[in-house]
Amino acid sequence: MLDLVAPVQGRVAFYDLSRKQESFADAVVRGLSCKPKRIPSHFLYDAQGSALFDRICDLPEYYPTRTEMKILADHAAEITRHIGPEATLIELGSGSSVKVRLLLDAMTAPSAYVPIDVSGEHLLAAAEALAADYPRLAVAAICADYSDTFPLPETPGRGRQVAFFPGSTIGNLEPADAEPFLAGWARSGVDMVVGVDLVKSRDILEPAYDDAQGVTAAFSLNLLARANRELGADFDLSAFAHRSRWNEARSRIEIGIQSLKAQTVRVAGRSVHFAAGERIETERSYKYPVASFQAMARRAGYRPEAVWVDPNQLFSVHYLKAGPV
Ligand code: AVI
Repeated sequence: MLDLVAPVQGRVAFYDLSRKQESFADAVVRGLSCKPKRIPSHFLYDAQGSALFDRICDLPEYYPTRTEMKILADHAAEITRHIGPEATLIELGSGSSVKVRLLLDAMTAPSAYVPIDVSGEHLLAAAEALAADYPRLAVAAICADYSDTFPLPETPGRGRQVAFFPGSTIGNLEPADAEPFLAGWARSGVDMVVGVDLVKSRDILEPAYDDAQGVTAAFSLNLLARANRELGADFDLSAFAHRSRWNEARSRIEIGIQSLKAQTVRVAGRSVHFAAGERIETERSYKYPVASFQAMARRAGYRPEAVWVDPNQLFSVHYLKAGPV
């Protein structure tokens, strides 16, 4: 269990575990000396990045958010029957805590909500807004990378503990990491409601990750802007471009930042050389057919109890049951 001396801000107990993560400076210095260059995707979500991601979710090309919301809204009664009364919802990568309201509104006497996110300010603001709207709910926010291992705070209520992992964020994990990640939650006896993007045609997938308004490009390039802000780097953002492509063989969208010319950049007191056309890999977004995701969940120790898919077969929401059959 987490130390309960965490500061309580208003109605929200706030646990800051962010110091335990690799710092942005260390990740950038290490990642830019790798071949290929690579920066872990969770560093995209500083305050600016989180705000840009919220805008991505509203883009016409980015179908996952509205499709998943519709699935959650249409099937809330059924999903929350699986969750049961007096449950604690633990949201992994909670962002603005918008989707969870669809479940909370349909749940019977939800006891507690535990949002987990890397972006501390955004997390606290979202948790406080939610606590104000749900006065009977205990809210304990954890600033951490949801894929790290840490104890959960003690929460009231006699119902199940259920992890809510929407948005197909599980697709941002390598499959080799996604399975042990699921296994960790299954072993803790925590059920899971997880949103998983489905495999579909390139014509739908590629625009979703390279929209006409350039919001996704701004989201990617914010990583370099963040390095300028926080690490005193001198990236010229006009000399780099957002790139994304669907890799059908690997069932993933590959996102990166490409150097438009040969150039040397100062980052955290070091010189980093970029060849013309060289990329920094920033994100991968895996897509899973229903059957292969369920097979992975079974290998991880979960029992896939139900799955809901929209009529256009764009997106899936799974209920995974932990514990013995
Ligand atoms: C957060 N995650 C599920 C998004 C995705 O679709 O992989 C991140 C994203 N990156 C660019 N657009 C969306």
